[in-house]
Amino acid sequence: MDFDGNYIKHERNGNGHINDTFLVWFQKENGDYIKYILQRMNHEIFKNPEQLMENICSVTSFLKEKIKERNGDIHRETMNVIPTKTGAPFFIDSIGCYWRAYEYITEAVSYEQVERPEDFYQCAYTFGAFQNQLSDYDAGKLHETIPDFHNTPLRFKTFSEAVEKDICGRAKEVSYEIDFIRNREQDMNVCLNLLRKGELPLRVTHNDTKLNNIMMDINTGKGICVVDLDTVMPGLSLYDFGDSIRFGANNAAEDERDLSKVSLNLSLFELYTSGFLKGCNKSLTEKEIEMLPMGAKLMTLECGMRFLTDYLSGDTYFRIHREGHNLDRCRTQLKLVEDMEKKWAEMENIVNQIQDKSSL
Ligand code: GN1
Ligand code: MG
Repeated sequence: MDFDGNYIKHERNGNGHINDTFLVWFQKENGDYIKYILQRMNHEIFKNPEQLMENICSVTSFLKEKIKERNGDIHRETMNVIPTKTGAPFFIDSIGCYWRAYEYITEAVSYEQVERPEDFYQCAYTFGAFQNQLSDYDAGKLHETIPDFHNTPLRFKTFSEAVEKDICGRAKEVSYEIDFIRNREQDMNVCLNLLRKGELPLRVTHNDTKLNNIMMDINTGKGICVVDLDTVMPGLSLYDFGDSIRFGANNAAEDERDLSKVSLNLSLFELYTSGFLKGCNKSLTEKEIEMLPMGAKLMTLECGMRFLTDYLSGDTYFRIHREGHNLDRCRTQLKLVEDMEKKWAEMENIVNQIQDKSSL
């Protein structure tokens, strides 16, 4: 990579389940230190890193133009790819691994859990604004980095096959979870059916809107930059809304073992809804807004199903740090779905009230 200065040290960074991320230090000739983000892309999962990097370069260049128009800081408000010495956006090492590097965003942090409610509002606003900024980006230019990423009915089919094959002999210990998912098969088609009927629009979405994919300015507390652009693809606004709720409005961590701690925090749900709609700046249709609670439930159910599929298939997709990690993750997601079902009327009320207020 075309890094400035001499290599000093590196350490692991972040908590992603897919790529390997490192923070690397270099020292410039004038003695100053400079940090970079270096990532080994998981090319088992992202089968076409060339196309993926083409997406990222194209989306970040597009965003840079918008940031310049509003006199923003292009080094902090979008990711910046550091090319290799020959000008390529990634590097292939001698054993065939794909690497890429980004500028390090200074004086910014990301969170694994909501520490102050205001942070969640900032996260919501930043993801909403991200989607809104990409509303005039030509979606036809985007490669589908993981085809059918949020095709929930297809994910259900893959899950059913994993139960059928049961290659690790684990299905018998998770019959409660298997039945829980099977009982909700009807839910899985709802959003895609609305898309097919033209009642929901296809947009350019992020598709992996975890709280930890937003960098927050440590001085102002504002959300400044959306990171992890690997899955920016055409999708539904409900996916972006829903995945944020799934991760950030849960009272417990994604892999909490004590399920009594897992529940939907309605005040965080409310805060996120208002921040997201504000960031989208009236670009969402009435139907999209009406379907927000369903987006939250669908993304949580889908993620729980993906964790269980991986557990049944021998933990080959999501990185695990302990025995049964994917099962623990699955259980929190299903518990959260159950809690959303109990709080459904309240979720709908919250969305309606915010919509009424914002249309005044
Ligand atoms: C993965 O890599 P990370 O942690 O940002 C996954 C998401 C899941 C998430 C669950 C490419 O995201 O879809 O929602 O784990 N990313 C991919 O925490 O599959
Ligand atoms: Mg991530």
